[in-house]
Amino acid sequence: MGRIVATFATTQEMGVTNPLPGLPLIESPLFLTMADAMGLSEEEKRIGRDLFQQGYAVFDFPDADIDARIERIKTRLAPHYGVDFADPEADKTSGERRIQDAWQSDPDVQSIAANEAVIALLSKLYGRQAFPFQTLNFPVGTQQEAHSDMVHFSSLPEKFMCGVWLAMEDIQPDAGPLFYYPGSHRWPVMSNALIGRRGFETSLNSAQDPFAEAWRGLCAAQNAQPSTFLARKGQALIWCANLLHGGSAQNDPRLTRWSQVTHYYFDDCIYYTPAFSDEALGKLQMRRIESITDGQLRPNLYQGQPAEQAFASGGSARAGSAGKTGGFGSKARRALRRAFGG
Ligand SMILES: O=C(O)CCC(=O)C(=O)O
Ligand SMILES: [Fe+2]
Repeated sequence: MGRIVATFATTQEMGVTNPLPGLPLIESPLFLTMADAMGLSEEEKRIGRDLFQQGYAVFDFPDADIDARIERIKTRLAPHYGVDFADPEADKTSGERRIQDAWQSDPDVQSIAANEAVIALLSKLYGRQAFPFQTLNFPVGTQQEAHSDMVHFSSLPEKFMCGVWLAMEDIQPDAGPLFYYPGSHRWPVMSNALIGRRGFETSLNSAQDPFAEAWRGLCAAQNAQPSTFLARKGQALIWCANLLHGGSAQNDPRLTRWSQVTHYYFDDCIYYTPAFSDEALGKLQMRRIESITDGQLRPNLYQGQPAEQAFASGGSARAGSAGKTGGFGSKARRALRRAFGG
């Protein structure tokens, strides 16, 4: 692949005027006009354009040791799935289908998630410093219905989140390949407000459940056709925060479909779960986010200030409008109770 420059400069440092810093660069209507001045390599430009237009981009994972890492990961993780991978006839889909956050104990999973060239690329294309915060390792297809990750992981400002899906073997059509709807990153962003539901302090089997019907409706109305990613081992796909994607049916349960997904956030945002939030009421289920690069917390920030402080130093209406936000202190909660007699 072309060169991915491993440094990150803000648009300001690049001498590019960006009047919309609250949008990721590749999500901005101004991206194509800014791209030329951003000093991107041809490959970076191609990836940026694909993300802007289609909501996803395919690239070769920039790690000379990727094959060796993949083999070590398979050897170490295989015993945890409860499946006999050595038997070609065994049903590989019967056991546990995923391991979350293996990066905490597996140096190769960590190294893939914290790959410096990928972080530099994402930082450049989004206009804020990227960091990985979650890994998922799958030995088979997930067979998940189409969804956007934004109902789980969102940010304020929105869309400062993406996934990188890495093929850890050549993916067979009958192994339940990843699918996605090109261009769906521009469809309406799902929220409880949009589907007429209250979410704060509710519980769900899956955060995706209440939104599934709306996603199906959008796909049907647009007659949208999914594309599948029949990846070669070592190829990766970036999906934008709002791109609809899922796992195709795994027609042959004897096959494996080894893959790693790393989810990334970006600095200077509030990180929260929309499925359990009511944004209009300032009720956010904020997340406690740790960066995989250094294991350190990345606090919820709003324009450089801790989010709680940013909310609390507003006007006198603040207790009512933003008081009972997940992660708030008891003082704000008391203020809210006073304001509403709750
Ligand atoms: O690998 C797949 O089939 C989909 C995974 C996915 O949706 C995710 O990790 O967000
Ligand atoms: Fe997903």
